[in-house]
Amino acid sequence: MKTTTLNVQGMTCGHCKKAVDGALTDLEGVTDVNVNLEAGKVDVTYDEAKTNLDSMKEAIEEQSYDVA
Ligand code: 9UX
Repeated sequence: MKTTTLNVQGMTCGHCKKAVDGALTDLEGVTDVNVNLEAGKVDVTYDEAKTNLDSMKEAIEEQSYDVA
């Protein structure tokens, strides 16, 4: 299990937070998500055998937010 912090741009309200949180939580292998709206940062804990950074970026971008 690994925890990483993603910089996500464009999240400004609670719905954004939920959208990003949900998209990541839905990925197989993601076990914990913590969105910090103010900082634009998202902590994700995941199983490296089941998912990876690219999949997480894709999931966030599908919700129309940018990952730095
Ligand atoms: Mo809130 Mo986020 O009205 O793209 S859902 S700003």
